[in-house]
Parts: sequence; structure tokens; C-alpha cells
Amino acid sequence: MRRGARLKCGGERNPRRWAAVATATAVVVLGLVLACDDSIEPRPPKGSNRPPESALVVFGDGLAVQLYKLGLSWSGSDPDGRVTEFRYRWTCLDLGGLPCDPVPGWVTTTATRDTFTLYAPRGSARYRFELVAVDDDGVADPTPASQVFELRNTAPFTVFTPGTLPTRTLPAVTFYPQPADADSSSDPDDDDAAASIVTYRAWLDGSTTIIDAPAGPSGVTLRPEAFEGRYGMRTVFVQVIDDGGSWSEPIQHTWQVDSAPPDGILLVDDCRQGGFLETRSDQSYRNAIDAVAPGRRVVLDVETIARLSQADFEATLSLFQHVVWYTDADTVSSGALELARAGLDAVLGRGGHVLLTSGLAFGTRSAFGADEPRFRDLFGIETVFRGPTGSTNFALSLEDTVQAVVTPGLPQFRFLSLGLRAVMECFGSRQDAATRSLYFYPVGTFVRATADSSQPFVNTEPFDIGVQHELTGGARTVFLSFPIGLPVNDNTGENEAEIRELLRLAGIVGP
Ligand SMILES: [Ca+2]
Ligand SMILES: [Ca+2]
Ligand SMILES: [Ca+2]
Repeated sequence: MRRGARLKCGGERNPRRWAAVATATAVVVLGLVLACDDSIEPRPPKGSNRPPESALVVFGDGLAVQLYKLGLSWSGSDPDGRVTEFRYRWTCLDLGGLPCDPVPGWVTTTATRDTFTLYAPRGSARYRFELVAVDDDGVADPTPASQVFELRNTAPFTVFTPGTLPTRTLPAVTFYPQPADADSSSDPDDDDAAASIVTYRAWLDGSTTIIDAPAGPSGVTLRPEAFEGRYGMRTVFVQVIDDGGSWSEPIQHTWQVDSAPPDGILLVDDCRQGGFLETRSDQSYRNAIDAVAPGRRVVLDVETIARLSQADFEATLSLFQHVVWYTDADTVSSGALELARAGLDAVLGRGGHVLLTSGLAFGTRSAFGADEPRFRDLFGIETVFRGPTGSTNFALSLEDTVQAVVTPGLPQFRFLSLGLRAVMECFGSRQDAATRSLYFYPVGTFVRATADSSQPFVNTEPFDIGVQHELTGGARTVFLSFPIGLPVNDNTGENEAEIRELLRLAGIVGP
């Protein structure tokens, strides 16, 4: 076949032979005709144009029932010119009893193959494919290639991912289907793949609101508005839908939904390292909030969340104007802060209040990642200082005396805890009326050993480790880069006294 085409370009002059080759081997000939160089064989002007011819190739058996995802290739030939483009359309003839869409318009393409995913929601469907080649004079094949296809689509099914079902939540919750579709797999009986699943769909008992989410590891999130103000025992129904529009039988789950308390404070326990340090931090924040805001605390313990999801954090954070988030002495992020960026930004955007205590948020371990400039703005941070190694992580030192201006509270304190690894950021706060340094090292008081012990690292400007910042609309933030959940001084709960003052400074509790 290639030799026949090459003869056409290189000197074969027998039109009859050429026509026979073109008819028999439309695909290959088309490609080579386009590759021919007119300067080698100038084409004489045409007295009259003859229309092109269209041809269709189905991958597999064109007469058997096909999967709703169908590969086709096509070609065209023109006896006195060349094919420059194609037009095709799919016409629905039967949708398993559902009404078909109106006949669509023609699609123009220069491609000669494609894979089509056809809507077949009821297991079977029938479509007609029509193809028209168009020649270089713009004339369309008057006899389009046409074929009717019988298509099949197996309905997918789903279960809930084991270990992800809640028993009690706020009206913000995410469900994680584990779907399967026989059509996704080369073996139709093993039901082991979900690549064809495109949508997760959920709705609540007694509600007509449908929540659709793109299929994937993030699951499908029910935001507060989905509950329509009705709490207590609720039942969710979840379905998965494949790319041919076929849906699974719904599965359901019933659980307890509690409304958020009035003026609630979301305490995000994102401290997970275990041992004394975590136990002490966990207790400090809970004690401090309960002492000044009884009944307002809702704990979101990151360790107990089945899967971390951005949409889930956004939904949960949307229920609160007040957020306390701590990683404290953890040196590895859970990933939660990364996923909560948009949710935290939204809290502040509606005039809310955030107290964040973390050595992972900025600098080397930047949980805020590409959004760090944005969050520096939100927390009133101008600069994050680096040590001699280039890292922003400094170890806490028992030799330090930290200056404090949180009043009433400590004018200064010393760290008490041993065994902390490099976790603390030192930064320069914004120098403006909206920003106030809360904890800091005066010039020359932050001293750390270096590899060259004759030249210790010494701060030549004030090093802040705590800052308060006011934003427009009444929003307020407090950020601490050291673990205030751990004891300071003589461990008589002075750190909890500081946290209580920080809750006031952040606007989370009243003066
Ligand atoms: Ca022609
Ligand atoms: Ca399917
Ligand atoms: Ca914890």
C-alpha cells in the first residue's frame, strides 16, 4: 500500500490504479496524499470538481454490541484533489427507554481517529455515527459513511470506604464511597476498578437538594446548608455515577448530627506526636478555653479524622467565627493546615478570629506553601529569619528569657521543656498600628551555638515569636511560633493563663 502511494507521488501516472488503491486503503493513502509535494508533480487545474468519499473503521467487531466508550478511525479520499477535513455527528436512536436528546450539530475535525464516550445511563443504547469527508474545494461527500452501534454500559456499584463512617458530627461531614464498575476493568467479572466513575452524589433524608462532587479521594462533602437546619439522627444516601451516566444503587448511613454551639470556638487539635508533650498541650488549650468560654468549645481532633479533605475543612470552618488551631511542638505536619488554608482565609474574610500556634506554618516547613505571602499578611508577619544553616527552625533553649507584653500576664518567661527539636520560627512583625508584637527576644538576647563555637548566632534585630494583627471587618489573628501549650517557668499553669489572655487578644472571648 505504501509503495502504491509512493508511486503516486514519485511518478506513477495510472489514474485507475490510484483510484483502486485509494478505495481499498483509505486511511494510509490519505496520510500520504497530504504528504505529497506539489512542486514534484504539479496538479493541473480542474475543469470540474469530483466529490470525496468517506470511510469508517471500527476498532473491534463493528456489528457486535460495543462498550459505550468506542474507538473509531476514519478516512477519506478524493479522486481529483485531497480531503481537508471531516464532519461527524452522533445521533441517539434509543436510550433504554429514556428520551434521546435532539439530533446534535455536525462536529468539524481534521483528526482521523477518536474515542467517544456515549451517554448510556440505562445499560443499553443505540446511536448512529455519520461521517462526511470534505475536499479541498469545500465539497462534502454526498453519501456519508454511516453506522449504527448497539452500546452497553454496566451499572457501577459502591460501598462506603471501610473505617470512614461517622457516628456523630457537626452539620459538616464528608462521605467516602469506594466504587467499582465492571466496565473499568479488562475483566468484566472482577469489579475491581473505578476509573470510569466520574461523580459522587449524595442527598439527605427528606431533602430534594442533590450534592454532586467529582469522584476521587476527597469524597462528597455535605456543607451546613445541606442539612436545612435539621439535626439529630439523619440519613445520607450516596450514589456513584460513571462516565456513561449510569448510576449505582444508593447506599445509606444514619448518624447523629449536632448543631454547632452558639458563638462556638473550634479547637483544632493538630498536635499528634504523642507522649507528655502532646498530652500537656492538648490539656492546656482545653482547660484555657473552658475556663473563659464554658460550653463554647468544639474539638476537631485531627488524629481522629478518617481522611483529610479540603472541602471538609472548609465546611467545618464555615460553622465558626472563632478558631484555635495548634500544632505546638509537632515537627511534622499532619497536612491539615495545608488543606485548611481556604477555610481559614474565609473565616477571617467574614470578620472571624483565629489563634494559631505552630512552628510549621511559615518558613522552612511552611504548611501555608504557596499561600505563605497571603498568610503573612493575615498574621502581620514581615520577615521570617533564617539561621546559619538557612533553616528557619530554631530550637527552644532553656537559657532563653522571652519578653512578653501580654497583659495581664507574664512580662517574661523561660521555657521549661527538655527534648524539643528545632521547631520555633523567629520573625519580624509588621511595624504598623494594626500589628503588635506579643512575645520577642530583644537585640542580642537570642544566642545559639553554631559549628564555629567562637561565632555563635546572635540576633541583631528583635526576634518576634508571637504577634497579634487586626484586619478589616473586625477580623483578628494571633500567631505564636512556639508551643505555648507546654509549661513555662515553674509549671503552675502559667502557660494556661497566657492562653486565656491570647483568646482575648484574638477576639475569641470578650474583654
Ligand atoms: Ca474533489
Ligand atoms: Ca459502567
Ligand atoms: Ca492531640
